[in-house]
Order: sequence, then structure tokens, then C-alpha cells
Amino acid sequence: MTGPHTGAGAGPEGGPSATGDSAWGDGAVARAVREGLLASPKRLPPWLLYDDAGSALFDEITRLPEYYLTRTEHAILGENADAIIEAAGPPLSLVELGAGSATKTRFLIEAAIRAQERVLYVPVDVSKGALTSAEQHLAGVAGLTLCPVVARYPDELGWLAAAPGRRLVMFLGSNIGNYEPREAAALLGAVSAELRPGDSMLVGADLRKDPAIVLPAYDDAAGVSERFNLNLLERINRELGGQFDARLFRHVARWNDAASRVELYLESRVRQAVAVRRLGITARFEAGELMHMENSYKLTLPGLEALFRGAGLEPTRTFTDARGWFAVQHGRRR
Ligand code: AVI
Repeated sequence: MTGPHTGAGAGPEGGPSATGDSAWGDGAVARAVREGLLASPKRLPPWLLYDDAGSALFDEITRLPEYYLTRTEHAILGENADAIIEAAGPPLSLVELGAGSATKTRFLIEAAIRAQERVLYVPVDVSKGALTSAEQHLAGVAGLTLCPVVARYPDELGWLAAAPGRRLVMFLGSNIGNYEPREAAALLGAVSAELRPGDSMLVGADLRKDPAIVLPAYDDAAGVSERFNLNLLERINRELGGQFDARLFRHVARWNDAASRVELYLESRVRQAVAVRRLGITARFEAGELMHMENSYKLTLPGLEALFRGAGLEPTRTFTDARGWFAVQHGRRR
């Protein structure tokens, strides 16, 4: 599992399933860190980046001048909200995987309320903190019933069946780009398998473009991307008794053209040995050694449509910005 928000889920019927600050139990974090630090080459799975501190830093990233993704997707959703709801076919329940603070979804919620007066919105996220800010953000929206779920996916999506009526399942923010292609296909396939004919999906994806535009979004001048990346070392210190000195690591963002992805690493500035007390291990780094943290794939429009078709979803409408930097794809369950 390499996507940012993956794993087992809880049901909308039961409301939030609070297990600490996220849906990942301590055991899962410890296992992933142990496995990643002992692997060769070292690699930590990106879902670990999103504890409450990491989610707050990611929110900061979305407001950076270099991080065009969120702004561009917002503009697309703002301009096309009514058309998207129309394409999905109201009356609808809205389900959002990896909802975060739900800022990006407000346009769609409001458009659904315009079309059908009331809407059930089920934001799903691994971070309880993110869902709390979603609730704050949407407080007072007339006609909205909110049913937040702390959950992971795609392992258990069975609860989706409990969402009433025709469902529009949203996976926005280019989260799909953090999955390996085969995992992205498996995720869409798993969601699609839980849908009924007539239900649909809406996926936001960052598109392939000049790396001179892409790379600064992952290596910003203010250093927020670096803090986001280094926070994972601090998380290991906080939760697992790690002895990482974040100053001895450097954030590295690289464009891999053949794979059409940004690769994010932490590079050890020196030769060092780092103990993680609660795991009973010591990770040894060479000077210049790279530890892989995350990939962010940049898709093409044909690639995005193929992903939908492979999951049994018929692409119906594609919404993009004038520069063709970002796409919001709608597709219906066959
Ligand atoms: C969550 N996801 C879409 C972000 C991205 O753009 O791939 C994650 C991210 N990592 C560093 N900066 C942003």
C-alpha cells in the first residue's frame, strides 16, 4: 500500500470510529516503520506522513504559491459544480474518500443542495483531526447532513452499501497520484465493486506537464514541503521513541520522466546510526543515502480514462482548466 489514505474502514451508520488520532492502529505504524527502516533501499510508506501534524502541514502546502494543484482543482470545481452534480444525476449522497478538511468539496455540496435541497455528505479520512476541521468548515451549511467516518481504504469499503440512494464517490485533490499505477487501478476497482449501476465516481488528477512547473510544488521556497517530509521523522521520535535529528536530513524532490512522477526522498547529510527504542532497532545511514518517502504521479487524460474503464466505470465528462494542468474526471458505474 503506497497511497496516502489506504486501509480498513468504518461505517457511516456508526459515525466516526475514533481510534486515537487516526484509523491506523499503533501496531500498523510500528510495523511499517520497522519494515521501511530495515529495507534496502530504505522507504517509508506515504500514509505515515498524515498524522495530525502532517495533515496540518499538508494543509499549509495547499496554500503555497508554488502548489498550483489545489487552486486549480478548486477553480475547476467552482466553475463546474452544477454541471458535475447534473452529470452524476441528483438526488445523490456524496461520499468523499480522503476528505481532509473538505474545503475542496464545498462547491459540490452547495450545488447538490441547490439541486435537491438536502444532501448527505460522508467525508472519510484516516485523520480524525482532518475530519474535525471538515466539520468546523461546514458547520451551519443549511440542508447538509454530515456523517464523518475515520476509516482507511480500499481494504474495507463494505460500509459504502449503507450510504442511501444514488452515490457519487469523490476522490479529489490528486490523491490518486500518490498510488502506484497498479494500486490506483485496484483502488478504483474496489470502489467500483461496491457501487450500484447509476452510482458514479469523481476523481481529481494532476496532469503531466513541464517539470519546471511541477517540481517547485514539491520543493517550495518557504520550506513547508521539507517540514512536511521531516515531520515523519519527528513522528517516529514522538510515537516510537526514535532518536532522529531532523537537521541531519535533507528534503529531495526529483522528476522521473519515464515514470511521469515526482519522487520525494529524505537524504542523510552524514553517516549516522539512529536508534528507534520502542522497535528495538538501529537504522544505519550512509552520507548521501536516500530514503524514499512518496511518489506523486502526473497522469494524462487518456491514462485517466483508461483507469476508469479498467475499473468498470464509463467516463462521462472531463473537466479541466484552460492551461490543461489538472483534470476532474466523472465516470458512471456500468
Ligand atoms: C496528497 N497529495 C495529492 C500530495 C501530492 O501533491 O502528491 C502529497 C504531497 N506531498 C508533498 N507535497 C504534496
